[in-house]
Amino acid sequence: MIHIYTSATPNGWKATVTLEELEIPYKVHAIDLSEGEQHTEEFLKMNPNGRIPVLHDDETEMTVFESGALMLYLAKKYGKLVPKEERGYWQCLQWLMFQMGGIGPMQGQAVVFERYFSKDVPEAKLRYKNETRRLYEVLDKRLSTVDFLAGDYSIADIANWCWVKTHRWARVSVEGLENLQRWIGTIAERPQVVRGIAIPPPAGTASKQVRMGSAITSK
Ligand SMILES: N[C@@H](CCC(=O)N[C@@H](CS)C(=O)NCC(=O)O)C(=O)O
Repeated sequence: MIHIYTSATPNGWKATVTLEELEIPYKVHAIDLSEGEQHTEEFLKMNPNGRIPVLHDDETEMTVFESGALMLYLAKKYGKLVPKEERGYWQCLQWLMFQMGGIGPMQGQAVVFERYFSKDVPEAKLRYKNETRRLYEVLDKRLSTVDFLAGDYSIADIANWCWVKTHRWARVSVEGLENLQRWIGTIAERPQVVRGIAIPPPAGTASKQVRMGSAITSK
């Protein structure tokens, strides 16, 4: 059985959308970040960085953290969502890393300074929002020549999409980025994606027992 420790956030959805796309059985362990469940001794044994998502595979006895690595683990294990030929494979990795090292950190900081930081720091807001928008423009340009980032739909699309789709929360516009908008809409319509972003329900909506407890069985 694959176990996924996650929350209703962009990095968490990357894991659950991938699992839904693969159509495999898995168990969800919902981690309540506002309650600090990512800092418990038990959780830190799985991910010393204290962040979701984390995967544990009973079959291989492997635990994997960092959402990009986790997606790649699943794609490799099940032989789907990552191109098999060399060029496509590296394009997929390239756009996955683009999200991991670019969109994720920049948009994440944009959200922090827009919504959570105790002080108003206009320069920081501007810096992270402009950088996020610039990265969106890079995606838009790529998507003017291809339907999906690595040619066929892959984990690279899932990773970037889970962040870009929350652009309003970061107050970053996608205006004028028609290719990006088309891609956002196409992926949003996939039933697997619709299911994946509904897991787990946002913290506070599930009963404490379910959130802390051993699992919600999704499939
Ligand atoms: N690079 C990590 C980032 C993971 C991450 O930042 N997760 C956030 C949720 S999206 C988290 O666990 N936050 C909890 C905290 O900041 O304490 C990954 O891609 O897995």
